[in-house]
Amino acid sequence: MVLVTEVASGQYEVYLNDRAASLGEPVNLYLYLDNSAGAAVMGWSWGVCHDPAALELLAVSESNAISGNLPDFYSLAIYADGWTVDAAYELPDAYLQPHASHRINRVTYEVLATELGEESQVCFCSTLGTPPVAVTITEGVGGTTVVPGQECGVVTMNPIFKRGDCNGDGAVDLADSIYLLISLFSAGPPPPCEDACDLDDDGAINIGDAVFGILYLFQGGSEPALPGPNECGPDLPGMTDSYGCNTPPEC
Ligand SMILES: [Ca+2]
Ligand SMILES: [Ca+2]
Ligand SMILES: [Ca+2]
Repeated sequence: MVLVTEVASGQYEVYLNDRAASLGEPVNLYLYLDNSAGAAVMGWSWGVCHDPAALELLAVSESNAISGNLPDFYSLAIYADGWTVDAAYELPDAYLQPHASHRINRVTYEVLATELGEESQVCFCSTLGTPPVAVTITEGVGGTTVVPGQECGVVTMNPIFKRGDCNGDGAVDLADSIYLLISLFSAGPPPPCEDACDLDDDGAINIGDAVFGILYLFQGGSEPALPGPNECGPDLPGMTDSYGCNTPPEC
């Protein structure tokens, strides 16, 4: 797969937003057109490529369905590593007037990557289809076709870990509580994946987490918070704490 980034025309730009997502989760990216420095736009075409090892394409919304201003001509094609669209309006009333963020497509991917903390780019490309669909904007005045500036979107995979594997060796055992105590009180090295050390996921890493681990292992105490001590998974969505997972362990 060849990803192409054309030189910006200056007047038009197409871009995708960035999102973070967890393994196995659907993630929506939005595709925008900025013609705020140009003329009204009557049509467009593009390919959008992704890495099929990292992402699976689930759905592409109809062009400009989000605003309700559906093109009169619309052709979508789906490929293993991307999709293409051709779209155009017939009547000038419908042309996209100059605006910084026309939201044209919603694209849903599922995150497949098994490598951790990975970023995967979703980029405009002119390589899909026979003949390949070029990335172009058609101006409403004069029908001139121009190549817009293009900016990729980035899907950042949330790291996955076993809750309680504080030393990052892949197992949850007494060594993790000892590691945490030494890290907290004896100037030991910082944990490779802080979130794994917050066993109760209360947003604070302290002696309570070391005790939690010991109670779990030896006193029939509660399991560490999801994703739990036995299977790797991401931190719970919606839990906002300052901990990350800089060096995710082997899973
Ligand atoms: Ca461990
Ligand atoms: Ca805690
Ligand atoms: Ca957390």
